[in-house]
Amino acid sequence: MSKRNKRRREDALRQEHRPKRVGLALGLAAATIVLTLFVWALYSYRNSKTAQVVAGTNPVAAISHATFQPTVTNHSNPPGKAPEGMIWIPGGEFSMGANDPPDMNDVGMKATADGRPIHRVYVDGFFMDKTDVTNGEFAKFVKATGYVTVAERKPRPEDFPNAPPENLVAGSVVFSPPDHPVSLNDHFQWWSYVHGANWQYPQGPASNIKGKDAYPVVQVAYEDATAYARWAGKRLPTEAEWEFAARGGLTGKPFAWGDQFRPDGKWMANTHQGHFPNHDTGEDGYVGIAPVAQYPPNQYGLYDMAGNVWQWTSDWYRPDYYKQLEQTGSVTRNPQGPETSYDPAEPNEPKKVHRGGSYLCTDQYCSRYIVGTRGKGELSTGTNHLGFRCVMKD
Ligand SMILES: [Ca+2]
Ligand SMILES: [Cu+2]
Repeated sequence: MSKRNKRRREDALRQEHRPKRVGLALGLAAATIVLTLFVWALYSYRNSKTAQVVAGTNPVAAISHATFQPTVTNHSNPPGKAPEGMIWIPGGEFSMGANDPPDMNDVGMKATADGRPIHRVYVDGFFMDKTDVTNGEFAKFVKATGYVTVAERKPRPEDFPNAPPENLVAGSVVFSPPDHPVSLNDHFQWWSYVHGANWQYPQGPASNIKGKDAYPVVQVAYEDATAYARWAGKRLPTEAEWEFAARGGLTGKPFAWGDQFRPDGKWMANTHQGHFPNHDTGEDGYVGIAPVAQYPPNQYGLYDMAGNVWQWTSDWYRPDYYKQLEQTGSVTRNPQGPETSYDPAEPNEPKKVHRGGSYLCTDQYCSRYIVGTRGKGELSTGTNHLGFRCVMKD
């Protein structure tokens, strides 16, 4: 990080009591927020290794070895006909979270420690969008309401009194890969704050979404996603609803479709092949983002519950939330997430849980297309690999 960028970030962090629009005034700081996702995965993996070593010698530090118990699906009928584009998810009791798959290598293919311990959860049934919300759908919302997304709004000087005026430019965070291999410990090498990037120009002013109605909408902040949901008479899923749905009635599988990443050699999700971050070969059919529903659905008929774009959920993020639930010793019914957000890596950034992983997920770095794993993101920060889908009760 250059001295100048470091100063910008410090300026930004001084604004913690203010409405968050961190991404805008500071560019790279926003990238930090997003990328902590990845860095956190690596650190938490290392921490979990340490914890395991300690657990062997000190019973006080023992960690939970809870395993997956069978999913028990509700048999109640849907309350009515599914709204267009939605599917009834029956709800039921299941084991939530992720273990490190035993057959995978040490670097990127491990679940993250915040996905443990496995714990028992019950969710009521609900309708869920079959696909992520698309550009076409989001455009209808914008046309009907005149809604302006966070990334399109010019940051207000009163929200960022210490930011130089030239930094108060609307924009968002964009994956901007280098053209050569780089060390994976500096995410600034592949994320940039781009002026003019927003849902209509996902990679900045030189890009657009013409002819891309069927692609998932991206560059949406949390409030953009909830505004859309409200307009549609829906809401965002809780993290537990999202995971129950993603598992498709299966028990404790590493992937939304089962045990193998590529059953019979078939690509099941849009992820990253080649060399991360500089070379995406698109072996799975897509370099970068894909239209929705290009890969087989899971057993509930949901598309892209792994890969393509991350999805916002309504839960606040805490790495220890699963531990709290497990310690109750009972099945948690319809968990709504912790009361407040806490990410030790950035304690002052309010973050919601992201799920599903994206077209940038790779076994070389971040493997959160594994179904029980978790991501997180600061509320006002959209990126070009983050979207959402909605749910509805009746
Ligand atoms: Ca791909
Ligand atoms: Cu990933």
